Amino acid sequence: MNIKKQIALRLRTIRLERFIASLIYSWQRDRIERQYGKPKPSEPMQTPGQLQGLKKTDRGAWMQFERAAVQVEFLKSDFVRVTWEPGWLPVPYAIAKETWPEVKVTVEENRDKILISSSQLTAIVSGEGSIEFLDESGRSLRQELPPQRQGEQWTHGAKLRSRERIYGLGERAAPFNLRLQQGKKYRMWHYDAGGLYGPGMDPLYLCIPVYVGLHENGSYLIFYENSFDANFSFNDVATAEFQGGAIRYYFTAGNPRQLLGNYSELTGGPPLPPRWVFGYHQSRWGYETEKAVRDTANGFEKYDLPLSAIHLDIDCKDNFRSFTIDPDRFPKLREFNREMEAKGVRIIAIVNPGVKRDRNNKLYREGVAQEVFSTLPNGEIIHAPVWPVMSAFPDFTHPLARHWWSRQYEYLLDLGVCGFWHDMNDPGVFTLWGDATLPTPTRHFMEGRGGDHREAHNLYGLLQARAGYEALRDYRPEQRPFIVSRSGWAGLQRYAWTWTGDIETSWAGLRQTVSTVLGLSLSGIPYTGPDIGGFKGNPNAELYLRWFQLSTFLPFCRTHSANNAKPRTPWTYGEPTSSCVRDLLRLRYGLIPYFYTLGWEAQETGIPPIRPLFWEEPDNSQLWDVEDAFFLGDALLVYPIVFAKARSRLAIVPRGYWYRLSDDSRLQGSRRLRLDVPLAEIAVFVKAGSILPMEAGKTLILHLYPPVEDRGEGRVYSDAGDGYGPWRLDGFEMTRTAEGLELNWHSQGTYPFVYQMVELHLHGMKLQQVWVDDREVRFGSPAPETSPVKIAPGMVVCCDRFQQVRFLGRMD
Ligand code: NBV
Repeated sequence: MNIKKQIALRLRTIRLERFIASLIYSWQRDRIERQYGKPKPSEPMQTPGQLQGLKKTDRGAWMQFERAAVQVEFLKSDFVRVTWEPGWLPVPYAIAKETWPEVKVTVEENRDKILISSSQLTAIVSGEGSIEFLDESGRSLRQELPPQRQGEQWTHGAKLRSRERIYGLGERAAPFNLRLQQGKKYRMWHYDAGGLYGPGMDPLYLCIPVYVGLHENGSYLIFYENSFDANFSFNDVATAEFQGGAIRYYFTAGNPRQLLGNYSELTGGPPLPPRWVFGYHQSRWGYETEKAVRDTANGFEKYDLPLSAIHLDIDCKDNFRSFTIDPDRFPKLREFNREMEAKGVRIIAIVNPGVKRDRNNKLYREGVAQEVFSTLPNGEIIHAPVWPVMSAFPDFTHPLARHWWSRQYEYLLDLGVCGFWHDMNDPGVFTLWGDATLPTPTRHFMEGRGGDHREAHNLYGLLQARAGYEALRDYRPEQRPFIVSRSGWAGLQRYAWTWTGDIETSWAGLRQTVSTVLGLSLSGIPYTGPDIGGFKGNPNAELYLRWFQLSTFLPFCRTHSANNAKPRTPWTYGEPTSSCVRDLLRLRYGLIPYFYTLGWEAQETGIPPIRPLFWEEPDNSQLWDVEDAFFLGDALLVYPIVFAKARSRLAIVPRGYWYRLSDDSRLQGSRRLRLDVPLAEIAVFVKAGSILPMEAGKTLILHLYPPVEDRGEGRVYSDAGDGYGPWRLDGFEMTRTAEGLELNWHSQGTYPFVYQMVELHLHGMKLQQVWVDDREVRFGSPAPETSPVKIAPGMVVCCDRFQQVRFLGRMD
């Protein structure tokens, strides 16, 4: 886009007052950068030089080189931390676990090399500072070059194998395999895409210096605990160039489960959200009054569409001020929230970090008095234009600022708001040119050690989310927090969900969503989803429906759109779209026990619900580049349609046997095939050997997809749906027998079983007889209206609690 067009677009979006403020700010920011900014380093680029000394430590070794030092420490036998100094060590905001149990490590000097080994990994450090990681059978996983330092900047590289794939780096509008874009520099600098982005835009709002490498010898994960502005590229060498800080990184090897498990042990697991969050969310920038929100909720009721939450965008605020509500447009928010809650609809309110500079603004006055705003090196508060025009920005790297901010949520909680949506926390500000954020010399407290915006920028949203999360834990200790945050960093999963921002309304935008979500999963961010239909623009019925189909199977299922887009609810599309969306929503609500169980699993293990196709077969290179399909948990394999007018698509199918959800047809995996996918359908397969838990009212429906050989299983986690009370875990196991199939039920935990009935839907078998705990029972196909969703129902057996069910019959 040329500069004139860019200015015109900006002008339309931000109106005159903000335009003038942006003009002045852009100019001021440049002046501040000139006055206080770090000059480009004039020193030569230097390697560490020769190894001069070695000291063994409890977990590894410390090695002194001529111009640098490195410490290699094993946290676990398959998890190593490497720290190259000099440079500021990170304030451990990302880290959830700082003390690790003892681990057995040996250190050996072998000619000019140092071998530091655990039972699973060896790090070989050369006399010049290169480090190679080997697995327990001596296969090389990663070969790092000696790092280079120039002034405060560090460059760290590792040779890539010719076929090696790279995934991650947080939220990226890039191919899933980041290496496909040879020559591309991926920047680590959260960026507000300004109302619109499409494939290729880099960076976006949530960059994380973590990636997974996959090659013939295995897979590994690298996380750089360094929040400075950085550039990553993946050519023959994977290069990371940081503007400052020490080079501290974590290396772990193993299959994808182990990688994400270790990463989440380090940076914290995602807590289980309240159950309602897995329902459907409706949002729009442009619900300007209580009436508009009420009409929307009523529409869902009228058209018999389930709805769990409505999000209030900046329209609800009083002059865009944080933690306010417009008294004219939302005059009775407390009563209104009660009315919504009675319908089962929760209200989520937006919170932006910018605090309007205005003597009449209590929040601003308080912030100034308590010295919690970010300042320039001369001590002046830095003001920049956002929605309420010139605003100050809390310094969330200061514990007092976090605490002060966290106290502000009380007002909205008291009005009955159930969750919060953190926007513009990249932090994004309005500019006409140059970087759309605070000036890099802006000072930050960094828990007392001090630092500037080059280091704090990428931490801003993370620490705002921390303040918000702590507020919710404090004010409503009996409820689990729900925050959805646009920005964040490593560790965000401990506090918030995210969404993929202002994605363009296009088929390319829809396609991008799958890669972006997969990349986030492999970056430790499990809970995300797009604006269904894209942010800006008006999707036609086909694009909207395909986007809805995809989102039905993603953790965060929300429609959202810009204020100039047409209202986007299922009924605005008329028939048949509206009915198709109803079926999808019923399916989604039916699947909530499955989503909830995946949420519990993510909390316990760090394993994300959305997984790439190579998840179980990292050695199958056929699956490495698949970026238009994904697993939802162990049981479901999802092939969305992402091209206009497509009624069929190619599918690369992982190993095993798979049942098509819609008709129970079974196919054998490890192959490619073309699938027919009519407009009303999304191709979803269930893995043979899975038990897919669903619910309809007070009935638990277990869809049994018999294993082709041997055994299969499924589980259902349940609790009160919120809070921190008792829980239960129901485990079901299927075993093939000579006569058919046996199903056993085991439970753990003290939460009572909430369902009044259990329906067993057996797929892929011709049934002859069924015994529930040695009592023969009847079975049959369900009447169509009892089938809650449009999936092949199988043969149904209704029962109460049981210990064992025996199905006599044979596989189709
Ligand atoms: O608050 C308005 C929008 C919001 O609807 C969107 O979801 C965010 O990503 N917000 C950005 C600020 C406006 C950007 C033009």
